[in-house]
Amino acid sequence: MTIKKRFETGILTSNRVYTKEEINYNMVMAKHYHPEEIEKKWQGEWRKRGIFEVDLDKARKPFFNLMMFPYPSGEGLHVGNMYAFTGSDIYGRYQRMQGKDVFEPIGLDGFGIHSENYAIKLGKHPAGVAKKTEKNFYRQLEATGNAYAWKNTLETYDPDYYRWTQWIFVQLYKKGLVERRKASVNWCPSCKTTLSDEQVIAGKCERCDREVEKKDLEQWFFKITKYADRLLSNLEKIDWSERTKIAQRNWIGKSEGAELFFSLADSKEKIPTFTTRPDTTFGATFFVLAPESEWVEKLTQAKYKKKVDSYISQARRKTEVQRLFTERKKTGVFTGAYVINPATEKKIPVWVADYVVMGYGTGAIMGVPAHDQRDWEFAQEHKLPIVEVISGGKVKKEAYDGQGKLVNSMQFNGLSVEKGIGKITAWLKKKGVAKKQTQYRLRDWCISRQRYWGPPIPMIHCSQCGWQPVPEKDLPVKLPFVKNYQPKGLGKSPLAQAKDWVKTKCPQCKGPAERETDVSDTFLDSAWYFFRYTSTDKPREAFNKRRVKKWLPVEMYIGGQEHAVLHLMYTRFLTMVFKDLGLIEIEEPFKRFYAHGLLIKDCAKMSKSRGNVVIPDEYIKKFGADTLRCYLMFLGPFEQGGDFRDKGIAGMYRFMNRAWRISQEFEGKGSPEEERMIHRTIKKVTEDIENLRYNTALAALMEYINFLYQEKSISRQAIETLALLLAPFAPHIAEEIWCEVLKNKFSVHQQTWPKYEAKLIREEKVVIVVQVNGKLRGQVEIPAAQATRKAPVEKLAKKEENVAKHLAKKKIEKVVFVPGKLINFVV
Ligand code: ANZ
Ligand code: ZN
Repeated sequence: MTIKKRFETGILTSNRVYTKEEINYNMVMAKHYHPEEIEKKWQGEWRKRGIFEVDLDKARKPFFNLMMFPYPSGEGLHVGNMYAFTGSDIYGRYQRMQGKDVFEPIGLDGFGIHSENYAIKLGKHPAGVAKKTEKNFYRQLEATGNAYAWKNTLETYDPDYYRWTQWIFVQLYKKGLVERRKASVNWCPSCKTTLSDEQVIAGKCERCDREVEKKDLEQWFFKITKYADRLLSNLEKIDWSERTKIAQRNWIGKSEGAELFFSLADSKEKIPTFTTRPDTTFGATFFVLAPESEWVEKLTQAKYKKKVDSYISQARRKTEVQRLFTERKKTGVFTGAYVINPATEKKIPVWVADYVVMGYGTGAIMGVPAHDQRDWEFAQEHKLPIVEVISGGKVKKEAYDGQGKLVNSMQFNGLSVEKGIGKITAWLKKKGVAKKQTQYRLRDWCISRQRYWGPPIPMIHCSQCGWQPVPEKDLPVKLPFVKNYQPKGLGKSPLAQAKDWVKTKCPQCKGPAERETDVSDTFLDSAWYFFRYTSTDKPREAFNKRRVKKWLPVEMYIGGQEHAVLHLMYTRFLTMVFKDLGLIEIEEPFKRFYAHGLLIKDCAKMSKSRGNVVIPDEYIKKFGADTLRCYLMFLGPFEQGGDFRDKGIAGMYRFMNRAWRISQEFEGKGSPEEERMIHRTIKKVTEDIENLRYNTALAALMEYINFLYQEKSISRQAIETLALLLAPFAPHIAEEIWCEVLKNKFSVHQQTWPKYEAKLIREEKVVIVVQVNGKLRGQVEIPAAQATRKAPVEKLAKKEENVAKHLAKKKIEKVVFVPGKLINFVV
């Protein structure tokens, strides 16, 4: 009878005599797997013995395993979050068993608009909601069985954390990297706050999906554009996926070209314009200003003023994304003014049009309708002339932006585009109307938010001394309690209501002064948290230089692809700034970034906003965390995500039960096939984890268990291997098997990952004799399964060196094949 049968019939047999205790134990446990008991027990034990804590100063093989900072709301963790955490945890657990000192911290990104909106929805104060969220969140995380370093947790709304967020602001301010300026900003009328460009997705607010508007406000900016070149060139040095690097590159958006100056027709003044195509200057038949350009007012002739003004007020209601949308009709109005084309020296009309935006280049363009599609559409719409200057297209029908020879360009006719760019730029430069220019799409980082739930920006305004940073000894600037914290939409933060708090002394002249009432962007909170993790026990510094040196860069950063642009850009920027400030020695924070896939439910990404979330608690209660973890990881490749279905979980629960039952039966001696299977499984699971192919690793474990069920007797080694290989995926059951069934020493998670022996994996091979015209010319070795088939043997035999020599330049007339023995080429 196979073991499977024995268990199914409830008969326990073994050559050994069981003790009464063992029989009782088997009667109770063997047939039934009790995750709720096992999991609670081991979670308590792990925490009590602190096996997942690391000595941050003394660790010998530091491995920082980081999961992207979670920002759960009070509803708590859903299985979509758990999906990502589990994948990260498996990797960390595996590295620990490889002998690394794995640091896997966790914390809560609880400040910011997301949490505040949730509090508004509940009609409660965000501080109270945060406390509740925190408790629930940590409870849920522990229940999922992740190997966190619980001593190093942090929450962004904790004054011990945000004092350093404010301190960072002050450091940047002192370094000249912070600027206050009036800017037209993205404004979400429903969240009643400004948004950074990154938070505007296709013209809509990332959080609430409302159309974003433009508004002029005084704001604080971090000058990230100063780092554009470094943010770009450093990408070459890091091992990230090409997809993420491309996203970063596109966001930085480097363009090389020239700044050209167009003089006004009736004065000496010159308007600069940025172009990537100076070779087309002879084809510039009109000139366009962005509606926000200061030149508009200067140039517009009295007669056209009314029309221009009304156009501008319309344009300002649109977002930049809407304006740059290529398919739109190209609207615009004439200003009545003219500028001189510096190449042709002819007068061309100046228009205002919203397809030119203020934030890029100089907010003015030369219109080359023959070779720029937007200009072409504009020219069609407003009956402006189209002059071809690059041959090869049909410019009457559409703009041509391909290669060709310069035409209608005087002495430059006949040059290629590339040569033309160089020659025309040099020529215009000589005339004093051009200079080479590199342009970036990246904008400065707007830090100000007119909201309540964030760190107050640590600045003080004095009517005598101007803006002053809060002295470092006075940090943190605590967020005051404001009962009516909801955004008012007047472009002012609710903090302005805390009158006593606003009133303060000027750090410079000690006269009366006022605090800044805006809070900082949540993206700032989450741009440096991983530094703090290394130093949560240090009250007097943001992060400790020696610790950072030991633990950073992060070895493995796992998170969502949706943060591949903004969050990663900000963390990289701050890391570079910290280096320049002499605070740390590295300038890239993450050695490896891995984007996991998304969990899908009912054909949509699982997320709170879609209302299709599944809370893990009920499943953990019913099936255990191990089952849920494995179920999630088995859904598909980790980088692709998967489709969550209730039904599938029961299948994984059966697998856990099977693993549990088979583990009780290790009394026998293993067969040679068992030994081969053990080593083959170790190899497969090891390689799969290294490549984060968790689903196929689990499949291999399932196969392994199926195999064991068919065996007459099972060795102890087979079950030990099972416990070890299962440990990263199903940490509780693995511990139970290791400690209680096998009676090994606690803990399975402190064991060394098993190694496979290559020679035991090798398949059996057969030697086949190779002849040419009946004479022995060599022999080949081929896996037994293939030895009886002619095609693979023939292919291999022809490659054999000596055989190849005898076959060279000869025609093979016949191939005689004796399966499993011989092959003879007749030539
Ligand atoms: C003349 C020209 C001729 C252009 C031609 C293109 C093709 P990238 O590559 O993205 O950097 N441009 C410049 N500033 C602009 C602004 N503020 N708003 C809208 N468009 C602007 O794009 C650079 C090109 O975008 C520039 O080169 C300019 O059009 C336009 F056959 O100048 B070009
Ligand atoms: Zn002062």
